[in-house]
Amino acid sequence: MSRLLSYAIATTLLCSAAFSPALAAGGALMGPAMAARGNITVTAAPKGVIIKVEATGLTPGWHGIHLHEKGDCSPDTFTNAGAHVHTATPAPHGLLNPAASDQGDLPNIFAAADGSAHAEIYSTLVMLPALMDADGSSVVIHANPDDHTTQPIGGAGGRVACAVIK
Ligand SMILES: [Cu+2]
Repeated sequence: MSRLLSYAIATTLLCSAAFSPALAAGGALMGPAMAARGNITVTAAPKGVIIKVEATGLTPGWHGIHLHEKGDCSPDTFTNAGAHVHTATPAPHGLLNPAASDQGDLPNIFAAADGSAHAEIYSTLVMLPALMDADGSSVVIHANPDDHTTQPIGGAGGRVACAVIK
């Protein structure tokens, strides 16, 4: 019994020694007039990032969501967030576009009838340190769904919510 117990303790110690907390970043999601719209958390994964979306106040239905190149959600039309995160210019957009090289591309999210959307999105197109470069980056939610093909943003329309990744 005591041997089993000490084995269990040793195993626990080994596991806790091997575990290192995931590096994460993110921030408050803001909507028009900088109203609180939830929260975004971007967690570093070994081969990409996991983006946790906890959004409120959206129009029910599908919405495009992208990683944008600057960590600036001003003004409240979020134009200072810039274009999508990319390493090549031009960066053809669209997860369904064979020519795409747009690291900011993500699958759509769906807002329920109460305007809330909860999702975890995994992307292997970008790593967290690249998002946290000198000018940062942001997560922007659009008014309409992204068709993953049309240039430059899949027909996703205006910017309705934004969170700085920091
Ligand atoms: Cu966008």
